[in-house]
Parts: sequence; structure tokens; C-alpha cells
Amino acid sequence: MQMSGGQALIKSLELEGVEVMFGLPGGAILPVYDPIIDSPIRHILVRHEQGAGHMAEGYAHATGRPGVAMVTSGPAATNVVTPLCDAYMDSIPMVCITGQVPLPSIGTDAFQECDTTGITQSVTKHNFLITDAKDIPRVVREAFHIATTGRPGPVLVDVPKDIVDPKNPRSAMDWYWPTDEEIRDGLPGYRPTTKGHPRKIREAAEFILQSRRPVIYAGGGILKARAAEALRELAELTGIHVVTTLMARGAFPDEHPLCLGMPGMHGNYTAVTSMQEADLLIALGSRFDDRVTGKVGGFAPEAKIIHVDIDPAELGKVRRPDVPIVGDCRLVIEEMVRALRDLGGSEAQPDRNEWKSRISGWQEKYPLTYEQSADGDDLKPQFVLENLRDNTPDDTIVVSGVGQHQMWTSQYWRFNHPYTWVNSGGLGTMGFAVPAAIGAKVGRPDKMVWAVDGDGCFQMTAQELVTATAERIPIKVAILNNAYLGMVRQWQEMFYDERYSEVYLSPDLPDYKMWAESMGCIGMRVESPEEVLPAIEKANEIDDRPVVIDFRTDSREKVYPMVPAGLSNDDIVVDPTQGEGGH
Ligand SMILES: Cc1ncc(C[n+]2csc(CCOP(=O)(O)OP(=O)(O)O)c2C)c(N)n1
Ligand SMILES: [Mg+2]
Repeated sequence: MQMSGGQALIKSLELEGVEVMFGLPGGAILPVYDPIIDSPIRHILVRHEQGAGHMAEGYAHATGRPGVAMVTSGPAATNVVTPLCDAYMDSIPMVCITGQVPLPSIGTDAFQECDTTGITQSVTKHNFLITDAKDIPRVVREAFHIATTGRPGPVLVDVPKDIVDPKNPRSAMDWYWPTDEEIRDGLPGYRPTTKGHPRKIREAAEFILQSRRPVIYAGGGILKARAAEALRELAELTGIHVVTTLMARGAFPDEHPLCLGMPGMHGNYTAVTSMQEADLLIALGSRFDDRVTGKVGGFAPEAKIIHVDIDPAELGKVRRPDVPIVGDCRLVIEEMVRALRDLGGSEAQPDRNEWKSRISGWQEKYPLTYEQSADGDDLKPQFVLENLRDNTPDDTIVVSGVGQHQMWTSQYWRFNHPYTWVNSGGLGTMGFAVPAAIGAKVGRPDKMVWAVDGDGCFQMTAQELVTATAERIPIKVAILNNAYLGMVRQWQEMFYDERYSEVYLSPDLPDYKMWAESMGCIGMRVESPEEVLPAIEKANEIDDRPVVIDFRTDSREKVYPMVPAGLSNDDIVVDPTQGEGGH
């Protein structure tokens, strides 16, 4: 069958099962936009290309399927660099298609030309510049294959205009859809190891059976590998407690008695301290991020390490594992459970009662806490979050921006289901929440989606609420408006002698309620504790447009616990009402 490269590109996306894509057209990508009119694929027209990228990420987070973004050349391509990097850091499967100037113009500094593959090389798992129309179906298949297998990540496909433009003879091609084998054979250097080495898995089981103070250190890889059930089986078989990193919230239910919650810089005392004092860390799809380890030299000094990751580059990158296992988390955990059973299962384990009582002692002594606001004071952000948590469905998808509000959300929400927490962990991208929430809602229209955003973050990408209104994507946004770049203010207060440099934003410039309304949303403002619940209830009932609530919160509130940057996790600072902390 003869067709143009542009038609072939859209047809390839259809055959890859793409239902929705996020993007914004322009000169170089025009010929690919034309066949969208005749395609069943839903295209969501964004207001800024960064929004398209984060929407694709939110979609992928919530569904597990690759998100797709399509933009034009030059400034549009550079506008998606941030979401590409974000997806790369958080291992999110995503395919991004960019327009490029025609082949003969490449290298001439043509209008809207930029070296997209060069610019994005370090923030993508792989990228392609297609130079022949007939390669389009194969490259699209390879892009999806690479994005979704092994350690997932973003893949970019750069498409010169002349090979997709039906007006140019170079775009004419014979349609051919390569087979799975042809795709695999065409990528000889790419063979992700999924099955863990049986001897190593048995060794891991032996380590577990000898350990008196083990902790499972579950990372985002659990979610990527669809391994939540396997993790639960491992934890329940062994009775070992589980910490869930910022990227793994929801991978193990917060309500489970073995769940310790989030470790790290703003993790809770017990999660941080149990890792510190452990004699064995079972790291599953986690990467010893500096926000988790604190000062690496002082991290979990007595712990032996079992490290399971599908990306061999992670093993030993930060901390040398005693038992390294390359493989898919789900498959490896299942094998580990089998090996543990073969070796006698829970019966064969040492008595861990002392360890368990130390853990419950920490939990009792240092729960998450905050001082309630006095009459007439500004709202406490934690109070708003508790109300939101307790008055939304259990499987609500929560999306956050980056800053104090993100840490409080991760701390105070109760995640009981996988794929209900969407945030920017690795890159820490302000402006992530609104577009990512839109993408999540497009992927899971059956679920309630709440974005919890900071006032600073909201101002970076709020215009995508225009997209949400136009496309009837009824997300809900809670702005924790503390009038500051709060997280930076917190560091200036604690580590720069309260010298507040360039962090004040103002509570009412812009007027968030009016701004929301001008974008077609319902806007509300909440200033006192009595107004919190009615506003949430009203928002929950609205299902035909986006809602934005401007919660005026206390500027002075800080996130605790905190391990100050550069210090060891032993130096954890707890809420001032809990005394000294440390241990
Ligand atoms: C794009 C980007 N720029 C700067 C930062 C640095 N940064 C991290 S948190 C933060 C403050 C965020 O302010 P806001 O959205 O109001 O959240 P809050 O901390 O007040 O809850 C800043 C500036 C960042 N993470 N991302
Ligand atoms: Mg703020």
C-alpha cells in the first residue's frame, strides 16, 4: 500500500494502540497533523509544549501505558526538554514525536531548526532522527519497544518535514509493518535482563533468613514492574516491614501493619531510623537516591544490601550491594518468595521480636505531627490535606507539584492502591501537577483526580487549565497558597539565618479564584478551618469542569521531620514539639 510518511506515522501510532496524544502543531509537523483529522486517536491541544510532555507522563503514571506527545521543531522541541528529563529521571514510558526542518535544510540554521536529537540525547533513553519515509513504521515500533521494556523511559522520534509531507516526493512510501522478531533483531544491543540469576536469588533468600533487623526498601521500580502484589506476598511471608519511597507511595498499602511509609529527607522518623539501624536492606527497584540516603557514608552503616534492579547501571552506583540481582522486580520477587519457601519459609527465620518492638517504639514516640492553628490563625496545610484525604474516595489519584506541599501530601495522604500517586520525584519539576493531573484524568476518567499544588508551582503551568476546560477534563486543584516559594523559604529560615531572599510571592497576586474562573473552572477561596470541608464537598460534586480551590495556608509552617542536606540520617530533626530527635 502506498501512502505518505505523515499518514504512515499516524497509522503506526494507531497500530501501537495509542488512544490519546498530547500536543501542539507548527510548521515542521503540519503534515503529520493533517491525517489526525481522519484518525480515531484523540488529540489534546495543549497551551504550552511542556504541558504536553507532563500530560503524557501523568497518563503513563496512572495507566502504565506509554504517554505520547507530539510537537513541532525548534522552540517546541526545546519546550519538551523538561518533561523528557523528568520522565527520564522517574523512568516513565513516553514517546515524543518532534517535527524537524526538511532534510536538505538540516545544518543550515533554518527557521525553527534546532539539533533536537543532540539536545535531548542525555535526557532520553534513546532518540531517533528518521531520514527515510519508509523507516517510519519500524522506528515508531522500536520507539515504543524501547520506551516500555527494561527500565522504562522517554524515547524521542525526530521527523523531518519533507519525509512526511505528501507534497514532497520524498514522503512517498510503501507501507510495511515489521514483526516483533524484526524489531528485536533490529536492536541487537538491546536485550534487557528480566529474569534474575537463580543462584543470586537463593543467596538473597539466605541473607533474609539470617537477618535479625531487615527492612524492605521499596522504590518506584515496584510500580513499573507491576510488582505490588508480589511485594505484599514477600512482606507477609517474612513479616518484614516495608518503607515506600516517594516514587513508591501506594506500592504497598499505608494501612498495612508492616508499612512504615516514606523514608528520606522528609520521611517519617521510623522509616528513616529503621533503615539506619537495619542489618539488611532489601532494595527493590530503588536507587539509593541522595534524598533517601542522606550522607552516603553514614547511611545504614550496619546493613548488608540486596539490590534488585532491571537496570544493571544502578547496582553499585551509590552503595555496593552484597547481593546484586539484575532483573524485573516482579519476576525476581516471585522467585525470591519461592526460594524462601524452599528454605523453610517463615519458620526458618530468627526471632525478630526485639526489632519489631523497637520499630513500634519509634512509631509511638515519633508519629507525624504538627501544631494545630490557633483561632484566627492561617490554615495549617496538613489540616487541609487531612480533610482532603478523609473526604475523597480511597482510590483517588493524587498529583502534586514540587515543594513543601508535595512532601506534606506524600506524608499525610494514605495511599492504599498502586498508581494513585503521581509526582515528580527525580527532577523535582515545579509546574508538574496541573498538566500531569490532566494526563492522569484522561487515562483514568473513572477516577477522581486531585492535584495538590503550591502557589509557586501553579503559576508555572496553570494555563493548561484552559486545555482541561476546553477538552472537558474535570480535574480538581487544591492550591496550598502560603504566599511563598515555601520550600526555599524553609531552607533560608533554617540554614541562611532567616534571610529571605526572593521567595515572597504574595497571597493574592494573582487572584487565583478569578484566574481559575477566567479559564473556565469553578474557583473558590478558603481562609478558615470551617470552610475547608464544605469547599471540598462542593468540589467533589462538580464533574463537568475543573475546580480550583485557593487554600490560604500558614506561610511559617515547615516540613518535619527533616534530614538537613549533607548530614547523616542519624541527624534527623523532628517536629519541635517532639523534642530533640536524633538517636
Ligand atoms: C522548575 C523549578 N524551579 C525551581 C525549583 C526549586 N524549588 C523547589 S521547591 C520550590 C518552591 C515551590 O514553591 P510552591 O510551589 O509555592 O510550593 P511550597 O514549597 O510553597 O509548598 C522551588 C523554587 C524547582 N524545583 N523547579
Ligand atoms: Mg508556596
